[in-house]
Amino acid sequence: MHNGTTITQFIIEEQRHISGATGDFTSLLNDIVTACKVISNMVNKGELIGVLGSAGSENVQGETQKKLDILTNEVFIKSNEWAGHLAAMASEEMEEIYPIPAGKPRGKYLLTFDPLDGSSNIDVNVSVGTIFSILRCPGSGEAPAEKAFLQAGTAQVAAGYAIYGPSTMMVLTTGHGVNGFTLDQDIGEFILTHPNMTIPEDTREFAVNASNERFWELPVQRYVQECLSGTEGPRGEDFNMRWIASMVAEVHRILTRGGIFMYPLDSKMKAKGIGGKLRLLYEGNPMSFIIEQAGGMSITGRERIMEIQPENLHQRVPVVLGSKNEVQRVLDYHREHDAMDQE
Ligand code: AHM
Ligand code: MG
Repeated sequence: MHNGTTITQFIIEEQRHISGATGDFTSLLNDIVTACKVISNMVNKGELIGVLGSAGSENVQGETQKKLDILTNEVFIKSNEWAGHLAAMASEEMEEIYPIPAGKPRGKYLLTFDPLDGSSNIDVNVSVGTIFSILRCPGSGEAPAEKAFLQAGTAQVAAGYAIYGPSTMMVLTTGHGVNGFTLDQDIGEFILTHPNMTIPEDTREFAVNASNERFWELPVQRYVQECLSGTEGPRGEDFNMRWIASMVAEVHRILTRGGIFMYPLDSKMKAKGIGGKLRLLYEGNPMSFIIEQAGGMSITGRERIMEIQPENLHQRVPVVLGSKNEVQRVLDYHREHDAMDQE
C-alpha cells in the first residue's frame, strides 16, 4: 500500500492556501489527470489495441495525423467538457477552438493542449507526452471566440505535462514551483515522487536537431559549434548531445539533470512564412512556465516566450529553454549578432 501524497491530495492542499478558491480548479485538474491516465493506458497497450500507425489525415499544420493523435484528442475533450469548469478548449489537432457545447455547463477556464506530443515517436516505442495549459476565460457568459485564447504565457494559471515513458509521470506547476508525480499502475494514482523540481543553472548537455544546422541563424550556429569543439574550443569543455524528437522527454530530462533544448528559427521556416516549429499556446507557453518555475529560462533566442502576445491560435515560435546560464549565453549571442547587424 502507498502512503505518499496523491496528486489529488496535493492539489487540494495547494488550493487551500488560495483565498476564494472554489474547488473548480482542483476539479478541472482532476479531469485532466484522468484524461492522462486513459492516454497512458492507450499508449502502453499500443498495437495490442490496434492504435499505432497513421490515420491517413492531416491536421491544421499540414502534418500527417497518427491514429493516436486523433484518439487522444477525443479522450481529452470527453474528459474535460462535461464538468462545467471550462468555457472552451483548443488543441494542436483541431483547427478551430472547441467551445463547450450548448446544453453542458460552461465554466471560467480555457484549456489548451497537445494531446500527444512527439507522436512521430509512437510507432517506434519511444517516450511521448501530453502538454496542457490553463488560462482564465475573459468576459463572462457568452461563448468564447479564438481571441479569448490569445493571452501571453504570463497569464497562465497552471501548466503541465504527462510523460509516457518507462514510468508514466505528471509534472505540474500552478505558479508555486514544479512538482512531479509518478503513476502507480497498481492503484491507478499519481503519487508525489519529485517535489520541488529545479534545473541546475549550468549544464554541459545540449539538444537540437543538428540535421537543420545549415538553415540556422548565425548565433545558433556559433553556440552549437562552440559546444562541439569541446576542450579545444572557446568553451574549454566537452559537451554531450541528445535528441529524442519528443519535447516532453527533452524537457523532462532537463528538469531532472539540466540541459538546453533548442528548436530555433531557420531559413526553411522563414521561406514557409512560419515563425518556428513549436506552437506557442500549447507547447511553448506551458513548457516555458514549467521551466521558469523550476529556475530555468525560456526564450525564442531574442525574447522571453511567455511575454509574446499571441496573434493566432496555432502560432509557432522558436524555442530555446533550459539551464539558465546556457540559455542566457544563446540570448547574448543573438544580441551581439543583431547589434553588429545594426552597425
Ligand atoms: P508534434 O507536436 O507534431 O509531435 O511536433 C513536436 C515535436 C517535438 O516534440 C519535438 O521536439 C520536435 O517536434 C521534433 O522535431 P524533428 O522531427 O524536426 O526532430
Ligand atoms: Mg506537439
